[in-house]
Amino acid sequence: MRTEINFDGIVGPSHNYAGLSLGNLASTRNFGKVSAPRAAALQGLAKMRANLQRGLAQGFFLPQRRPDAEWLGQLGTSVEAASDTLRANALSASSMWAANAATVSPGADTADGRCHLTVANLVTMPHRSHEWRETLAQLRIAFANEAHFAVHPPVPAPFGDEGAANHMRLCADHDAPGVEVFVYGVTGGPYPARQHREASEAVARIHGLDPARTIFARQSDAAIAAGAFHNDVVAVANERVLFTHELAFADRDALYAQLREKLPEIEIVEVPAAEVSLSDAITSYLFNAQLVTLPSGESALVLPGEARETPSVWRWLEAHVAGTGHNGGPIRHLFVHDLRESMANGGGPACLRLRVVADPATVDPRFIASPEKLDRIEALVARLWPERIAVEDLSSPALWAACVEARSALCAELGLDELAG
Ligand code: SUG
Repeated sequence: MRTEINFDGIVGPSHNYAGLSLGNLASTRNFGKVSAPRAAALQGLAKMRANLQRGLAQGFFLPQRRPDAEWLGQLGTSVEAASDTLRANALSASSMWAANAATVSPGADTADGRCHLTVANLVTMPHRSHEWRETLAQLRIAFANEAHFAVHPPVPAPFGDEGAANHMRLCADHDAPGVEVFVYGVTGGPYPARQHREASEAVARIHGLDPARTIFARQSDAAIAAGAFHNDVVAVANERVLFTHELAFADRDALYAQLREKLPEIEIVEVPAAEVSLSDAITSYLFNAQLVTLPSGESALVLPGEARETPSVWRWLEAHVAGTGHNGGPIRHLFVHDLRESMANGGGPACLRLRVVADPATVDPRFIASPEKLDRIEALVARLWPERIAVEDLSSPALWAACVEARSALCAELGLDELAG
C-alpha cells in the first residue's frame, strides 16, 4: 500500500559550524562554535526511532563523502592545497537536510502514475552546490524500481532549485490526487532568493503534473529578509492541512483562494503575526515541524525543543491543541525533540527529512529503517563519529581521514558498498 515515508538524512561525521549559509541566521550566528557530530547524528536517529514507534514509515539517506575531493579537483585544487574557505565548503555535512535533496511528486499526481523525483541543484550556496551528484546516485539506487519511480537529474543552472523545502502538497489523503504548490522567491532583501520560479516550473513539467492542480506562489520578501531562506521555515502542509505564518506568502489571499477552489476540504491554520512574530517563528522553527498523520488519522507536529522554549510559540501551540469544538484546530498532538546540533545550522525536524509517497516494498530495503537497523547505525556512530569539531580542525588531515573512514564503515554496515567510492 502506498503511504508517506520520511527519509531522514543521517548527519555526517564532518558536521561543523563554518557559517556558510548567508541568509540562514542560525548558521551565521553559530559560526565558529564547536560542533558535536556524534551527538548531532544521535539526535537525528532518536527522532527517526520515535517516528517509527509512532507508527510512521521511516527511511534514511547516507551522509556524503566529505571532504569532497572530486569537487575540489574540478576547481583545480585538492583537500591539502585548498584555501580554508574552499575546504570548508568541501567538508560541509549539509546533505543531512534531506528536504533539499529533491522535489517529489507522488504517482497520484503525475501523468504516468509513477512517483517522480527531481534532484535539487542547490546552486545558490557553494557548499551545497556539489551535493546533487551523490544525491542522484543514492536516489537512483533507493528508487531503482522503474515501474514505480522516475528519478531525474537536476534542472540546469542558473535556475536555483532547493527541492521539497519549497514545495507543498495538499490532498484528501496521501494516495489521492493532490494540489502541488511550488513556492519561489524573487528578491529577498539582503539575502538571496534560493528557489527560482523557472526551476519550479521546470520540475512541474518534468514530473508531468496537471497544470489545473499546480500552483506557483511567491514567497514574501519579508519572510526571506527575516531569515526564512526556505518556505518550509514559515509554512508546512500535510494532507488537507496547511499550517502557515500569516506573512509567509507575497499574496496570501490569492493563494488561499486558489487552494480553496482546487481542494474545497482544505483546512488553513494561519498563525497571525500579532501572536507569533516572524522572528519568533524563525528562531523557534515552529513551521519546520513535521506535520504528520498518525495511524489514528489524527494530525501531529514533531517539533524542535526551541519551539517549547519560545513563549509566544508554545502559548499558541498549547491553545491550539487544547481547543475543542469550534475553537479546536486540526493538530491534536505535539512531540518535542532535541535537535540542537542541526538547529544551530538552521535545520529543523522537517529539514532533515524528504517525504516520498510509495509502497515501502517498492523501495530498496537498504534505505528503510527498522529498530534493529537503527541500533546498528547508532552503535557505529557512537564508535566512529567525531565527538567535537572546532573550525580550526577542518584543516586537520586526521579529521579528513576520520570522516572518510566513518562514512565507509556505515556504507559497509548497511550493505551499500557501491556508495563507498
Ligand atoms: O541550506 N544550513 C542549511 C539548512 C537547510 C535547512 N533546510 C530546510 N529549510 N529545508 C542551509 O542553509 C549551514 C551550513 C554551514 O553554515 O556550515 C547550512 O547549510
